[in-house]
Amino acid sequence: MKSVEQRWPDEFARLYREAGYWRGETFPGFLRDRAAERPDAIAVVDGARRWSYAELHRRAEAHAAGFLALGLVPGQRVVVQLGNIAEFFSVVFGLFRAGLVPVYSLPAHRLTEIVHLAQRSEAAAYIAGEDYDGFDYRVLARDLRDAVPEVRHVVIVGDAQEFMALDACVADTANLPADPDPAAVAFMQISGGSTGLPKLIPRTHDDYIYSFRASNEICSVTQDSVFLVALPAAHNFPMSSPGHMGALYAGARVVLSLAPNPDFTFPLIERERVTITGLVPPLALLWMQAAPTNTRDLSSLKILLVGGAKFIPEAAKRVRATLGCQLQQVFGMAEGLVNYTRLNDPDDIVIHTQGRPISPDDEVLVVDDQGREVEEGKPGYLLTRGPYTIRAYHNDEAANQRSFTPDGYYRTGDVVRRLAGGYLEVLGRAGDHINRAGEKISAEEIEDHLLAHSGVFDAAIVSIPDPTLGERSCAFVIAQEEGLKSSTLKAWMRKRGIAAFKVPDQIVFVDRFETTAAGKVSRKELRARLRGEFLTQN
Ligand code: J2J
Repeated sequence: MKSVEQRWPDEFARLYREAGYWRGETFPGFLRDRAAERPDAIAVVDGARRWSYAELHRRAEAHAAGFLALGLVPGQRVVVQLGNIAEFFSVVFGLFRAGLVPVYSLPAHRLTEIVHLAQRSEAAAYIAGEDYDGFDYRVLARDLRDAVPEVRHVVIVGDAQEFMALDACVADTANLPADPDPAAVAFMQISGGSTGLPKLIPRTHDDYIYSFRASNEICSVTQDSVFLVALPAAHNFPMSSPGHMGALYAGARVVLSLAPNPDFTFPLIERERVTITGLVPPLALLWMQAAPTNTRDLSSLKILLVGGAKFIPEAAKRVRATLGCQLQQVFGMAEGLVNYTRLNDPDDIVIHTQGRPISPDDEVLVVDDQGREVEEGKPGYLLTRGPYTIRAYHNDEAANQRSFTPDGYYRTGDVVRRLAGGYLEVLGRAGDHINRAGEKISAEEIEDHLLAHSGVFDAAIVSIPDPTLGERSCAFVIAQEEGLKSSTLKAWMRKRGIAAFKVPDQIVFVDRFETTAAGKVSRKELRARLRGEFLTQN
């Protein structure tokens, strides 16, 4: 690897090992153990396909050998863009086994994002499905190879056309290397951060496995659990809180849903006797709305985790009455820190807070503008470090300067209140991003796209409260072209190759941006002012 990851200082690593958080487990190691202990238990359900632990393990091993036979070398990064299909698991466990490092992208990502991720991670390969939700990823793969020739290998699940088919990407497993180092980076998640392009979050076997092993305990996940993946599998929340990885670690069953809405998920809950799942607030609202007319048997569902964005108390109160299950609020981030309300917490805590940290060694500071700690109950910026929170992004010095304090705390950008018992209430955020149904969109990134249009003189993106999405994006645009239409701009943005959820939901044309008497305003002030004006006028 060209850039050396900044990890935990030795004294912290020692503490985390001594405390039993980091146990030297690895992803391939635990899958092998489960396959040995419960070979015939079903690991993954995808439509009519049901893979046992033995089957998943066998496939992962064969693909690991296949990936290495292509000429890939342990330690290299591989951009993975797969939806909620069984091969997501055979591919990523294959990569883990080979010591290759998946970089998780979302099915919604398009060329611009994939090129960025491939370049930033210096990826040597790209693995995608032939198509998903009506989009042909082989077209994207061709454009990617033109743009980033270093991506030497493309593997496609399904009809691969001129590329390598995943089914063919198998080889003799006799010469597979030893399992990877537990302290090594296992994969990279992407940040939904507030500035610029997505950042890469390097997670190690040790730290990540700790986070979901402990989550399993907090959410009572055992080998009898059935976890439904309703959200995109590559998201950190459905992956680790406690997520499909937690479920596989427990030897439980993972059920994949192609879409998160009740038409898809309710029949699956009934058929597979799903016991636990996670949703972002807008989907939780949708499920609650669908419940009264629902004819499916949802009685197996015991726990609904809701997180990714603020779940308002009025909605939180109605979960049990409508869906018949217990709510756990979860406030987490792909960079690390995850908070849960506990199963035995009183209703008041479950309804009004976003939980408390997983680990006794999660260090949480709530500070003011000057970095001084504020009193309990007072709002402040949340900083954190701990046994599963990164110390640096991959290959991004500028972001590291901004996002981490000199003593290694991650600046989450969230404004919270700390309450008795260490419970946190999320009040808002410092950064300028839009939390659109749990997807974080950087204002800066979208402004940059808009500014690339010849008809746009200036643009500012703000978040507007939205009854369905929680927040939606609104672009204020100063046009320098007669008759520029919002539909034209939106279509043009889609053509640029960005995820559809990033295309502004609304575009408002304005003649100019107000400035102060002194003339200059920061982007941040400008966005705040436009948002304020919009909200008072609407
Ligand atoms: C308010 N804001 C929240 C909550 C996340 C579990 C759950 C969620 C994520 C996730 C995750 C929130 N109330 N309950 O990775 O493991 C906002 C905060 C946070 C940002 C992180 C997990 N839960 N948020 O959402 O990396 O602003 O992770 O800093 O996508 O989402 O976003 P992300």
